[in-house]
Amino acid sequence: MGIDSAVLESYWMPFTANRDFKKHPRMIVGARDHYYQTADGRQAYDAFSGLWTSGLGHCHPKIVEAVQQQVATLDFAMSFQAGHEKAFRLADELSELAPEGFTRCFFTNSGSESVDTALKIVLACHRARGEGQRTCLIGRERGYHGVNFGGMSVGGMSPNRKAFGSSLLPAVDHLPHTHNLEHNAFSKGQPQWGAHLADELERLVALHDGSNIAAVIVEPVAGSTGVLPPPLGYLQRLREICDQHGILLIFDEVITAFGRVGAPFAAQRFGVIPDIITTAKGLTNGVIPMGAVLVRDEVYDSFMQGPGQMIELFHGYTYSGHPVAAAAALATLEVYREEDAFAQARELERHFEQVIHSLDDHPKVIDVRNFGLMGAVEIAPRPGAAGMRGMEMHKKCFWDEDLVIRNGMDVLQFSPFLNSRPEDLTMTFEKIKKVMDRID
Ligand code: PXG
Ligand code: PLP
Repeated sequence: MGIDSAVLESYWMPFTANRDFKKHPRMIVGARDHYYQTADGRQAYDAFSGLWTSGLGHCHPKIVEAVQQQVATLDFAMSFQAGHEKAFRLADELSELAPEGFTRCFFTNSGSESVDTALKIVLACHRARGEGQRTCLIGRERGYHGVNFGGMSVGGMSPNRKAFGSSLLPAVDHLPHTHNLEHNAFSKGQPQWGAHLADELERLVALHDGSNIAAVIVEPVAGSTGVLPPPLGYLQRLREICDQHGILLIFDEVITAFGRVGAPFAAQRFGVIPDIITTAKGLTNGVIPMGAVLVRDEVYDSFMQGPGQMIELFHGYTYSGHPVAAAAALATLEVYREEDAFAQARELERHFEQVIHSLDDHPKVIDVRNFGLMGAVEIAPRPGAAGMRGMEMHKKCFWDEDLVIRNGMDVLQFSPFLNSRPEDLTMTFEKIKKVMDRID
C-alpha cells in the first residue's frame, strides 16, 4: 500500500470514520484529468469532481503552470494594509462574471470562511445603516453552510450541530426544508410542488418582526444534504419577502457557482439576484484553497461613509487574496472562458438527467434528483442500519469498480466534471446499478 499503517494514526481526518478508514484506507496518490490514481495502482474515475471542486478535471496544465510560476515569483504578500496585483485583478474579473451590480469582492480561504464573512458583513451593514437591531439570521433546515460557528448555526444538518451545544449563535431561526418524497420523488430538475414553503418566511417575519431580521441565507440548490433543487417559484418568493422587509438575501453558492448549474452563478440561472453571494471550491478548480464573497454595491457603499482613513470592516484573514491562490483562480477563470466550460456543462445536463434517472425504477431507490450537473440517488435505508448501504456503495465502487462516488448516509451524490465525456456518465450509472444490485 506504500504507507506504514502506524503513520496513519496521527492524522485526524475530517468528516470521516477515522477508525474504520484506517483499517482499510482508500489512498489516492495522483490525479489527472478525470481520474484518480489509487495507491494500489488503479485508475479510478472521479464521479464527484473532487469534492464538488474540480469541474475542469484534475491537474489542468494551465492552472498548474500558473501556480508554479506564482509560487516562485511572489509566494506571499502582506494582506492587511498592503496588496498585490493578482488579488485586485481577480476581484475585477469576478465582478465581470457576477450579476450586474456586484462589483465588490472579499477574499477568504474556504466556503466556511466565506459564509462567516457574509454573516458578519450583513450584521455590520445594518449597523452602518442605523439598523443595528437587525441581528436575527435565518437559515434553512438541511442547509449546509460550512462548519465554522456562524455557518453551523444557520446550517440545518442536525448531525453537524448536535455535538456542539444547542444555542450556537444567539438569534437564529430556520425555514423548513423543501424535501418531500410524497410530492416530489423522481422529479427532473426543479420540482413543481413546494413554492409555498417560502411563505414560511412570512411566519418568521411575524414572529421575530421583520425589522429585527438581518438576513436569510440559502443554497440556491441545496448540495451537501443530498441535492435539493428549489421548487419552481420558491427563490423568487424568498426574494420578494426579503425585499418587503428590508432583509438581505445571501445565496451560498460554494457548490453552485462556476458552471455547476450551467451558468457562472445559480443566481443568473434562476434569474433571482441576492444581495451577497458566497463562493469557494470551483473558484480555483480546487487547486488552492480560496473563497470569495461577492457583494452588491449598496452593501459595500453602506460601509464607505465614515472618514476615509478609517478601516471600514474589522475583518480579514492572513491569507485573504493569497497570491498563489489568486494566480490559481485567475488561471481557472481563463480556462472556464477558453473552454466555454459553463456552456459545455449546460449541454451535458440532458444526458446526465437521462442516465441518473435510469435508476428510477431500481427496487432499492426511493428518489432521484438532479439540477444542472448536481445529482443524487437516495437509497432506501437498510432496516435498523441507516447509512450503511450508502457507505457500502462508496466502498464497493472504490475497490471493485474503480469509481469514486460520495455518499451522505444513504444518499449517493454526483458532481460530474463540467467537461465530462457523455459515455463516462453512462458508465458511471451502469456501475452504480451493478453495485446496487449486489449489496443487501
Ligand atoms: N457552503 C456550502 C453551500 C457548501 O457546500 C461550504 C459552505 C463550506 O465550504 P468549505 O470549503 O469550508 O468546506 C460548503 C462545502 C459534500 C460536501 O459531500 C460538501 C461540502 C464540502 C465537503 C463535502 O456534499 N460543501
Ligand atoms: N490565532 C492567532 C493567535 C493569530 O495570530 C491569528 C492571525 O494572526 C489567527 C488565529 C487567525 O489566523 P488566520 O488569519 O489565518 O485566519
